[in-house]
Amino acid sequence: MTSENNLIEKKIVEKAKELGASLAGIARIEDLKASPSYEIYANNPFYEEYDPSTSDYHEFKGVKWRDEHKSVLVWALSHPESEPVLDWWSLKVNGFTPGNGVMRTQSRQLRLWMEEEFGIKAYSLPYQIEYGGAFLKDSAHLAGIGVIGKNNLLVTPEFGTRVRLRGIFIEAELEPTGPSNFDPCNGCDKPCHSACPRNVFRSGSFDRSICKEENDERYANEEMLDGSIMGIEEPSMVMKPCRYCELACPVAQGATL
Ligand code: B12
Repeated sequence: MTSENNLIEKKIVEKAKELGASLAGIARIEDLKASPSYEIYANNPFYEEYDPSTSDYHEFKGVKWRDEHKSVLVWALSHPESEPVLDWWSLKVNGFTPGNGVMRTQSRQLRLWMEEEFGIKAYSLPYQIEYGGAFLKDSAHLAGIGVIGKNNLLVTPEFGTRVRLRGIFIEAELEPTGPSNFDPCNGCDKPCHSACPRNVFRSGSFDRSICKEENDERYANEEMLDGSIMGIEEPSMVMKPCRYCELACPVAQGATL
């Protein structure tokens, strides 16, 4: 389905923003399948659960998604430095982080609204690729929300790299709202690289295994925090993920929620 004057696309993006998204856009799954992440992921998956020989969701040379899913709605929630708790992990929090909890609710609301409003079926994507999730940075680039920067993260004109992403697969061929031609890293002296406590970018590009060591150490150093901090009833163990490369990005410093 391609709508006249992209009316459906506009309404979907507006609805996402009305429900609290800081930014939103639409990409074609066909284009996502041509993205670098899709190409390489099966050869070097991040999570141990990934088993290309048995999983329903995946095939050996790439990630397999259901054929009826034609488009992806991807949206961003601003995570300013002044709101660090949005990013803290606890097994007792809905969606594991307070920020992701908000995005999970938005996802459900959007999916139900799309079916009611247009009769279009949609699927709320899980976070992990292994459970059928999508490559959200690539999706966001293709949807025009930002570009993948030298820090290996999505950089947006409005919030820099300080956003979190979520997506929904849609059973309709919608017009993409991107890609973005924003070019913030050209000429930048890459403070994101020098900010890394582990020198993850020593080869010139991101090294996932070194980044994982930092985040594993942070898991090992979880702290018991009062429930009120995390927006839940009881105290829980909390992990504070690393944000050095993200917070060092000079784009849109000072942007608020
Ligand atoms: C697994 C994972 C991790 C792992 C492994 C990271 C990795 N990159 O492999 C670990 C735990 C180490 C990690 C760390 C972090 N993560 Co993480 N992570 C994920 C997850 C679940 C999957 C990512 C993945 O495996 N991608 C596939 C691999 C193959 O690709 P990649 O290494 O990311 O890089 C590809 C793209 O950059 C692409 N690419 C490069 N150039 C271009 C150009 C174009 C045009 C296109 C289309 C694509 C493209 O090609 C690269 C592959 O060659 C996503 C959520 C999701 N479902 O997408 C979050 C996600 C990417 N992480 C996120 C964040 C914020 C972080 C951290 C800052 C920690 C934190 N505070 O949460 C660090 C930053 C590390 C860094 N600089 O990249 C955010 C990114 C937000 C943003 N602004 O981009 C995401 C989207 C989750 C979210 N809640 O929103 N993460």
